[in-house]
Amino acid sequence: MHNFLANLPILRAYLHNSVPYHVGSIWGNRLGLQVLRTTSQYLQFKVRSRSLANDISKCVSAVDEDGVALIENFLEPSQFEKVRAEFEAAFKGIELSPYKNDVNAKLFRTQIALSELKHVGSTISKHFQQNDMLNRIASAAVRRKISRLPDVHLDWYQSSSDGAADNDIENILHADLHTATVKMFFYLDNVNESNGAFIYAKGSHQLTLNRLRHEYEFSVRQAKLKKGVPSDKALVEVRGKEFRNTISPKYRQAMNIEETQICVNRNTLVIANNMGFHRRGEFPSNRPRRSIQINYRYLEEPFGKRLLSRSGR
Ligand SMILES: O=C(O)CCC(=O)C(=O)O
Ligand SMILES: [Fe+2]
Repeated sequence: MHNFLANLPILRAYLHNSVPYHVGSIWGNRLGLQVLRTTSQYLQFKVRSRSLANDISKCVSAVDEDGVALIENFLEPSQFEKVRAEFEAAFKGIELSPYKNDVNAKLFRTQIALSELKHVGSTISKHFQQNDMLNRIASAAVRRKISRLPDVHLDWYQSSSDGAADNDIENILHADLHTATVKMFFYLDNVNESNGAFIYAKGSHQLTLNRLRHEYEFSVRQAKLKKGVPSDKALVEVRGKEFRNTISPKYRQAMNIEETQICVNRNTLVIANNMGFHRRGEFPSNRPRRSIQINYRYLEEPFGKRLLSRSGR
């Protein structure tokens, strides 16, 4: 019976998606839908238990406290070389393409899903997908059981040196979700202000009254943007063909948002709770940023998914 239900097309699409950040109509959100969703996720998060072994407690505490943590010299030098060789083999013969296929792009990117790789990828999978310690860190940070391995992507970002327009929608400060969600970034290059080092507003992953007020105000603007209803244009930023609502200055101030750029050496793993506000840094130079992204977003499941889906268990 469960299998039958889970195979109906609408349910199947539902079950394959993680919970969306925003849903509902303008009116639904005016009535407080997003406040209800955010509060309900928070209460569920608070009552979930978790186990915290000694080897991960320092790192998980840093994620709890700041929303972001680093592990420097993550791999042994020989392991790093193996990962780098595998990464380079995966990109061999592949050209960078304009990010989001933008014709007049400044930023170029090639992204390869680890799952697409046929002959290379086992070392990367071992260290970043099947890494028990990382999976336990993510599990403790969001207080959920790891039900399957995380999605891993190999990314190569690089900007063109000409004066083309900024086409990076991800360099606008945003949160990924209204509840705790973990992404990890492992860098194969040193990253700083010149090549898009990750930017995070420490502490902004906490649910506060001001965050709830922001969620309310932002959700109404999101519903409007989705419907094409005009709203405050000053609060919308454009990148190529894409638009993104920005945090209103009023709530940005109320939430004490301060951006920190996480400049780190290669072989560092950055762990972030992307309920907190973050963005990709700019690329004023043409230095590449090669990274491996580990995404645990799938852990935040829509309501009822666990009951209906076999693989969700
Ligand atoms: O690539 C980055 O530094 C962060 C991009 C981002 O916003 C994300 O992955 O959620
Ligand atoms: Fe993001």
